[in-house]
Amino acid sequence: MFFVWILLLSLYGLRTEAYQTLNNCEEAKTNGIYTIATVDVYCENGWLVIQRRTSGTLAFHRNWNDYVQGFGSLSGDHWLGLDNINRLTQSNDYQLRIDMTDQTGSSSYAKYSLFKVGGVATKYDLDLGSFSGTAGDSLTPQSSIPGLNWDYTKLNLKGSKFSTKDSDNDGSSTINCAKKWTGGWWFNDCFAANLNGDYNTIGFSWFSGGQYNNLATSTMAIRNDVDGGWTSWGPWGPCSLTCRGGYTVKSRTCTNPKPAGDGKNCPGYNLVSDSCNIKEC
Ligand SMILES: [Ca+2]
Repeated sequence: MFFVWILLLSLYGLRTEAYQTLNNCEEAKTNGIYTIATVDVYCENGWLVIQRRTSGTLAFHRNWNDYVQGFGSLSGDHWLGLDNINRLTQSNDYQLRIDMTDQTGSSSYAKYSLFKVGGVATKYDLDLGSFSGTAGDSLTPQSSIPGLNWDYTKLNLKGSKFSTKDSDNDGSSTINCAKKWTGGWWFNDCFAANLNGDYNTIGFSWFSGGQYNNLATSTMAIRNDVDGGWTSWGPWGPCSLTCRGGYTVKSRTCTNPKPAGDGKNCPGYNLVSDSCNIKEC
């Protein structure tokens, strides 16, 4: 009987903590840890956090296996892991939002309308959609960057493979970017923005305003592409989401007869619906 109790106590101790399972972070009523697509993640204000740095305490200059598996604490500073990020972003369409503060205390953000990470066979290569935000597009620069004397096409990280100090898959034939810039990242030759290098170095910086700005904090978070691309349609009403005939159909309604910005014009009246995205459901 004694041994049975010992066995039961041991099993209880080995039980891993189970979190509430959600379809996405938008379903989370409070910020915290949830399970999505079998991955334990931290949900914050409807977004799924894949990287967070608030101090230099957690080391980011790590080897390949650490970056594949993830490290740190989900509720604190962490890297979610390439296998997890791959599983999530292959299961659904996600957009990426990066929030950062530099060492002068200035805050900015960068959003990409699509964020998808490949599998181990393609070295977790990166696909990114179009940029919006206040930080400047330093992940996929579309033209030369003022103040940076380097071919911008060699700094575009779209399509780049992931590299670490012990796995050089970057776009430079002369150096190991991860080793030189002290962290695992999707390097080309090498970068205009890197969020995983050593604290207090260019390895943890975002190029804008003519210089590499060393960062103090960063958060990379992803969100289902349910409302992808809608923000630029400001004058239009909110999307509705219905499932008909095996397809999810989003439609929008114009509530302003003369929308500003790049919203579509309403043809002479103030209510019109328009299918804007269709995908299987
Ligand atoms: Ca190299």
